[in-house]
Amino acid sequence: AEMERSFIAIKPDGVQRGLIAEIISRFERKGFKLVAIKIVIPSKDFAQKHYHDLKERPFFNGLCDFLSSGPVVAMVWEGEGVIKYGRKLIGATDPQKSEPGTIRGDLAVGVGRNIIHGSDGPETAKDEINLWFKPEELTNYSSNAEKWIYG
Ligand code: DAT
Ligand code: MG
Repeated sequence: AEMERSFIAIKPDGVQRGLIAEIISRFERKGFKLVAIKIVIPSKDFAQKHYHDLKERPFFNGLCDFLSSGPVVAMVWEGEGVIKYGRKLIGATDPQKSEPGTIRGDLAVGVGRNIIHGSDGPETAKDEINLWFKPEELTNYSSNAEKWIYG
C-alpha cells in the first residue's frame, strides 16, 4: 500500500462540544492509523502560520482568533489515500453544503464553526505536520489490522 500522512485537527468548537471521540472514531473505523496526537492551545501567531495561505481573506483575523481560543486536538493519520479521503470524511468547508454522512454534514452548521481541519494536499500535509509536530512526536508502528485492511 502507498502510505501517506495527513494533518487532522479538531478545532476548539469540536473539543468544547464533546466531539473528540466521535471524530477520532470515524477515522479509526475507516482503517486509518493514528501516528501522532496531542491537545494544545495554539497562540494567535501560530494560528496565523497554520492559515498563512488565507491571510488575504476577510475572515482571516476572526479565523485565527477562533483557532487560538481554546484547546485543539492535533493529529497525524496515516493510510492509503488518507489526504484525499480524509477530506471526504470531513465534508465540504461550508457545513450547509457538506453531505450527510460526513463529519461536518452530520455535526456542524456554521462555516466559521466547522469543527475540524484536514490537509488539502500532499504539500500542505507535509508543511502542517512539520508545523504542529516535532519529528520525535511521530510514531512508526505496524498495526495488526493492516493485513485485514489492505490485504
Ligand atoms: P477547509 O477547512 O475546508 O480546508 P479553507 O482552507 O478554505 O477550508 O478555510 C479554512 C477555514 O476558514 C474553514 O475551515 C472555515 C474558515 N472559512 C472558510 N471560508 C469562510 C468564509 N467564507 N467565512 C468564514 N469562515 C470561513
Ligand atoms: Mg484548508
